[in-house]
This record gives sequence, C-alpha cells and structure tokens, in this order.
Amino acid sequence: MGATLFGDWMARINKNYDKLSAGYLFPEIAKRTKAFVEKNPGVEVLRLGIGNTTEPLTPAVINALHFGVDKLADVRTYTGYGDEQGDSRLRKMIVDFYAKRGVSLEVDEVFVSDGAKPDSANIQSIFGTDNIVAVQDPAYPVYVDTNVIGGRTGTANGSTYEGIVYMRCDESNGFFPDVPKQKVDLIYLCSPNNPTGAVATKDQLKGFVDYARANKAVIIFDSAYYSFISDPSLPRSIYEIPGAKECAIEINSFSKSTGFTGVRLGWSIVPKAIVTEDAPTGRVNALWNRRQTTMFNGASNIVQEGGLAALSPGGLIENQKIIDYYMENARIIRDGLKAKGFTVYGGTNAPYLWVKTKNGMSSWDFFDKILNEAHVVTTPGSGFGPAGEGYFRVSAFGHRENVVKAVDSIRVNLKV
Ligand code: PGU
Repeated sequence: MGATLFGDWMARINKNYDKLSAGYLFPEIAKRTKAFVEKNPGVEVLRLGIGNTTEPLTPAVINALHFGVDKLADVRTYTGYGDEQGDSRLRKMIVDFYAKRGVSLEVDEVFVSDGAKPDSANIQSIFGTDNIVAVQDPAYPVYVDTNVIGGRTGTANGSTYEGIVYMRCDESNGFFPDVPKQKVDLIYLCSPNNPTGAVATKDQLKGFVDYARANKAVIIFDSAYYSFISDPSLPRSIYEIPGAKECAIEINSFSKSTGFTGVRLGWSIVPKAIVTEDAPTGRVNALWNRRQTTMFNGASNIVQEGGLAALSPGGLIENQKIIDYYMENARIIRDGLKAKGFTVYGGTNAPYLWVKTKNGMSSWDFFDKILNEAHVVTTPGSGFGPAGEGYFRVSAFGHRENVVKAVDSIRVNLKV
C-alpha cells in the first residue's frame, strides 16, 4: 500500500533550489547585522550595505503620485486593470527618453514592470533550459541564482556552478571582461556595474554586440544605474551601439534614478529585431509579451503617474539633484577610504565603490571586521561571485550624516 491513494506519488519541489549554495546575499547580511545589534545594544550601526535609497521623492513625483491617488477617487477618472505592458503614455515617454540619445524604439518594444529585479529574474524563463549562460564575475546575484532555479546549471562547485561561464572582471581588465572564447547563448552584462562600479565603454559593448550577432546569442543588459553616468562619452543604453537591437534586451529601473526602491517601477526593452537560432524577428518580443500578459497584471496605476513625472523634463532636473547627492556621498567614501590606505575602484559614474580588503583577508572576514570594529555594514565581494573574493562593496546610498559618520568611524576605529 503506497503513501497516497495513487501509490507513492506525492508533490515534489523544484530540486534546483537545493543547488543554491547559500541564502540570497542581502538577507544573509541583514541576519549578521541583526545578530551584531542584538549582541551590542546601543551601538549605532551605519549601513552602507544594500543599495537602498534614503532621500525623499522629488516634488514633481510626489505631486504626480497624489494625482494618481485622486484619480481613483472619482468615477470619471477611476481605472482598474491597465495594460499588462504598461500605461501607453509612459511607454511613449520611455520611447521619447531613448530618442533623446539617438535610439529609436517602438512603443510595443517597451514593457513597464514593477522593477528590474523581477524582470532580470524572469527573463530567463523565455529561453530554453539548454542555453549556456555567461555572467560577469562578480555580478548581481540574481542572474546566476535565477538560472540555477531555471535548471540551466549543474550543482555548485565551491563558489561557482557547473555550466555557467564566469567572465572574470578584475584589475587586469579594468573590471570589464573580454568576450567569451567559447560559444555562449545568454550573456548578462550590467553597466554601470553592480558591484564593481565599472562602466563599459562603447567599444567594450561593441565587442559583445558583435559577438552576440555573430553567434546568435542574446545579451541581457541591466542598466539600472544608467542615471549615475555623468561622463557623456559613456553609453547609458546598449542600444547606443549599432546592431544592439538585433541581440540585446535592456532592463531598467526607476529605483535608483527616482528613489522608487520601495515604490516599485521599471521597464524592459525587448526589440522585435532580436533573432535567435530558432526565433525569427518579432518572436522574442512576442514571447515576453506572452509571459507578461500571463504572469503579470501591470505596474500600479498610481506609481505609473509618478513614472511619467520622473521622466518629464522638470522631473529629470529634480532627480538629478538626488543623484548628485549620492555621488557626493561616493566621493566622500572614496576619499576617506583612500586616505586610510585602501585600494578603491568605482564610485565615479556609479553609486558603488569596490574596495580591496587588507592583508589578504577574505571578503566575509573583512565584512565582520568592519562591522565589529567600525560598526559599518558593507557587502562582501565574494557574495557576487568568485572573482569578488578579497573585495568589499560600499554603497553610496545613505543620508550624508551617516555616510560621514561611517567614513569617520572607519578612519578612527578600523585597525588596519
Ligand atoms: N539590477 C541591479 C544591477 C541591481 O543592483 C538592483 C538592486 C536591481 C536590479 C533591482 O532593481 P529594482 O528595480 O529595485 O528591482 N540591487 C541592490 C538591492 C539588492 C537586491 O536584492 O535587489 C543591491 O544592493 O545590490
């Protein structure tokens, strides 16, 4: 007699989750920080770990959010479900936003979302499980973890997964990789990069676009930090590279540019021109449309009003002040850490600083050391991949007074 009416059959979990070598990075940091706080009551902990915005939304955005709420109070302006792909006014505004950089897109290539994390996690689901995935190493952990869950890897082997191609980013290549020497199918690139703060040049991106077109590979380009690029020669979108529309999906976010980390809004561009081995033009765009219409019911109508304001000329000017504020934090952190003798990368066109630990200490040991001695939370570099070992990431998102306190505390209290 089996365990159920039908024998021994029972529901089974997705075993790919068992392959994940550890918990998701940021909850793990939060857990260690909580343990420290409990052991050290009264000690002020300064948080420069997770890249979480702290400054209030701008007046233009706040007004628009209020307007969005008020529309719901009146039967003449009330709206329920909207288009899964997003409010057509916002999609058009995103098209215009790209047009200002010389990139021409069609409205139905724009998909408004509730953020870049879900899109960068879900995009893999429209591609076959037999695709070979390449990631920058180190990288935002979502790219690897979701491909593990999606079944595109073998088991964990130390800090890497079988079947993933890790494109090492280190001092020797200026934290941007060469194109893979073998054939890969899905390539995740992030610029400005989380965690290294490196920004790809047009030539560097062109190398990947050429590779992808020659090999019918698809680039998944995460530009969640585009607004921190101040150098006009650096590309803010992969579509500034000729041919990119044939091979690249771009994922973007209002989180860091507008302070919407908690509000939630983003967008993805899935060009119709993308071709893969088995998909003619239009098919990849249609697949993402199918995925979204089936599994997503559109971003909040209130929040999309905020998005419209954020991309308006006035909204962009207001938001630039907040970006400048965080970038001044980055400067303060960089100068402070350099004065303490650290080797520091990033933080000029990106809100993250990528810093070498001292005395060859491991990333997690150094994380504990900074937390215990200076009471500053950072992010251990090894959490982003094997090439991150020996580094730690410092986020420039924070109130100025906390950032200054953190830098002072590292200067005074850290024994290095
Ligand atoms: N893409 C990259 C490269 C990111 O670094 C982050 C946030 C996101 C996407 C998420 O964008 P949303 O639009 O807000 O969904 N990275 C932060 C927060 C950690 C997390 O788990 O998202 C970080 O500290 O790395």
